[in-house]
Amino acid sequence: MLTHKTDQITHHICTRNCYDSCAIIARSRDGQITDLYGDAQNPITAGRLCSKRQHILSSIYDPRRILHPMIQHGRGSGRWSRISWARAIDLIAHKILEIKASYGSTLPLCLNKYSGNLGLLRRAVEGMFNSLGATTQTRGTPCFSAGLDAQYFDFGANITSNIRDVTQAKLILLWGVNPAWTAVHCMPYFYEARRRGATIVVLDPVFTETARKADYYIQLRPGSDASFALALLHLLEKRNMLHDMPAHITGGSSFLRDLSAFDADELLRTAGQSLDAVQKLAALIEENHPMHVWCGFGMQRHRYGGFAVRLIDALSMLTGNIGCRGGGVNYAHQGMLLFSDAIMQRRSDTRFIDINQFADSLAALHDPPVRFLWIACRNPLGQDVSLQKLLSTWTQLDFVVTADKFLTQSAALSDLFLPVTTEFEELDAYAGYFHHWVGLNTPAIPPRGEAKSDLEIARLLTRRLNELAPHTSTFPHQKEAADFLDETFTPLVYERLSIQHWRELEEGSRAYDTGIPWADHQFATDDGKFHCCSLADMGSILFPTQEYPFYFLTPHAQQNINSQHQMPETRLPEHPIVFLHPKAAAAKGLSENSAAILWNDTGELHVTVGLTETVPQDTILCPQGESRFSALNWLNAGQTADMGEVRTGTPGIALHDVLVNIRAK
Ligand SMILES: Nc1nc2c(c(=O)[nH]1)N[C@H]1C(S)=C(S)[C@@H](COP(=O)(O)OP(=O)(O)OC[C@H]3O[C@@H](n4cnc5c(=O)[nH]c(N)nc54)[C@H](O)[C@@H]3O)O[C@H]1N2
Ligand SMILES: Nc1nc2c(c(=O)[nH]1)N[C@H]1C(S)=C(S)[C@@H](COP(=O)(O)OP(=O)(O)OC[C@H]3O[C@@H](n4cnc5c(=O)[nH]c(N)nc54)[C@H](O)[C@@H]3O)O[C@H]1N2
Ligand code: SF4
Ligand SMILES: [Mo]
Repeated sequence: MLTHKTDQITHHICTRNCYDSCAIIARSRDGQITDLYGDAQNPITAGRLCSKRQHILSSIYDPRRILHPMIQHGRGSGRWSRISWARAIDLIAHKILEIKASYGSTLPLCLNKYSGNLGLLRRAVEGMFNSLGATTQTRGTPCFSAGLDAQYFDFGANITSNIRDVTQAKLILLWGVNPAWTAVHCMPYFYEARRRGATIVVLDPVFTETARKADYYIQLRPGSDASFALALLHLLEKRNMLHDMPAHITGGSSFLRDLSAFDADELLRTAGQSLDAVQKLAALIEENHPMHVWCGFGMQRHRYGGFAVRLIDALSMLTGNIGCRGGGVNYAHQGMLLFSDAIMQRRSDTRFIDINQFADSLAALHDPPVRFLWIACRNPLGQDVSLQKLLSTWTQLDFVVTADKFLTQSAALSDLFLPVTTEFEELDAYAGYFHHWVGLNTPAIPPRGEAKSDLEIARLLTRRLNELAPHTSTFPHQKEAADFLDETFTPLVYERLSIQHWRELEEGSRAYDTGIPWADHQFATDDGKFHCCSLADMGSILFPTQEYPFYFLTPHAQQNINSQHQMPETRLPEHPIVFLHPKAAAAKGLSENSAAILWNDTGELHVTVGLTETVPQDTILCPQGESRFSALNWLNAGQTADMGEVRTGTPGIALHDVLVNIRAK
């Protein structure tokens, strides 16, 4: 690549909520970023960024990006005017002090923050809130709670193997994950495994882009993973392929005993599978060792998703595929826990509410109610469930502040807008949740316009609050980003990364080694053994009743990260396009481009029909985030998943467990 002598090169890490956490290099000239590309030194990024690269670059300079604070005259009126930072911060500070005085408490102040940017210093927002006293804050995650608990119960910790080791696998099951879209940098490792003789199987209700690239595809009915896994285990047991190892497994013998009591035909019927499919997979497992499974977040966004993950763990353990190179069940790790979270100023009296049940939680809080809402790295009015309820609670709030880059649905219904910097305009660090690379963001360019990082906003507000009412906030506002990084990087992190100082990451990202998870079969559970789940009382799990004829699946889209990276509005369709199987559409009198209404007890959605043979006849598909205005979650009442509380404080959300019907408009 040609480099001009005045070009400046800086190293970055993509802080979006994405499996790949790419190492990015920015090229800038005269204070302007001219190019972004993947760092070739990082073996996972391997010199390439995903198809969102252009969006990442253009969103820095997107004319829709807001570069100065704004106030709205009448929430939702669209009558915004520009104000200075001093005025914006002053308004917020007065509002906080006024609420604190009238309630004698800081609990009416609420923070809703999640993963628009997962940078470690973004946690200054929690720190600033906690420094005020006991406040209300969301906790939990829509991403992966149920599966995290599932693996924690089985193994005692959340660990992933090095993705490089997958090239040693002979059989790869991609189970409810669509890496060809959501983790594109992992795909080359699967191709390499195949070159070395591995067989790749995808299990998904949708014939996804990943399925297209696989050797075998098994079309599961949504939510039927547990039934299918049990049918498979049942068959493997009959073939003497399951091995209890009492020295390393707790609950193995009762698991095997209870397993034999199931009716395999009934399990297969629920999963919508023929005996052939399960026999084929059983034979592949028998003939190919090691087997690597990647359980995706998609498959556990169901009411019994955690349980399904536990069955897959048991499948791998009982077939001898745990603890060997190329084997294992990858899901997600909690490497972030290696870092200090001192910046968050954690306290024991925070009033936590479930991020996945935000609308219900807000409505239920009375003593005292929430009056003030701060939104950062989050677009609840675009991405949350129970949107009707959220909108009605929202209107009762006194004051809403949104810190964002764009005027999202949530920002549009706020009183104040605070413009934030991108990861190319500030100092921060990040460690992802799937692979083991850690990276730094150093400013490639100065903040654009008047944008400020969430950390700078926390510092500014703290200073103003303390000017108005001394000792209101204990947030260490005198510290700079670099000081916070000094305390965030612990001696343990330095040791694992083999570096002396985080500044060494200015030269590029670094990885820590995890070895082969559970190679010694010493697990992190209380008795040191793998725990097989109990198979008692499974009726409702395996054979659920269905009130509406279609599952409405809204998995993650290729060109967006959730509600980020939107197409220009002029190119957005008027209504979301939902995809049905042609036979299902015909049975409803619908054809391609029909205007239709999707409905259930929770709501109605105007849609346009698309036809596809990639989905089962009882499934309607609409990748989420494709259209900023589609509000797919209008139909989602917020069914919780079966697990998640232990690792993330609240249960997971069964986002894909939405049942609907459809009619012509
Ligand atoms: N391009 C892109 N990448 C992303 C994101 C994005 O929005 N866009 N978002 C990021 C975030 S926040 C997350 S959480 C991850 C999520 O990434 P993934 O873990 O890949 O999750 P999803 O895309 O929601 O769903 C994956 C697959 O699960 C399937 N699925 C749904 N229900 C079931 C079921 O009952 N059983 C089985 N076996 N499969 C089922 C869906 O059809 C889908 O193909 O991706 C991250 N990466
Ligand atoms: N139907 C359906 N709904 C879903 C899902 C699904 O699969 N189907 N997936 C769920 C999942 S897994 C997730 S993770 C959520 C994601 O939903 P959200 O948590 O809302 O995440 P994003 O849409 O990625 O980003 C939210 C906002 O953060 C802003 N942002 C980016 N960087 C910064 C920053 O540095 N500071 C601040 N203050 N703001 C910033 C972005 O501009 C964006 O507007 O959606 C959930 N909703
Ligand atoms: S969105 Fe994901 S794949 Fe794309 S650059 Fe960022 S981390 Fe990499
Ligand atoms: Mo997510």
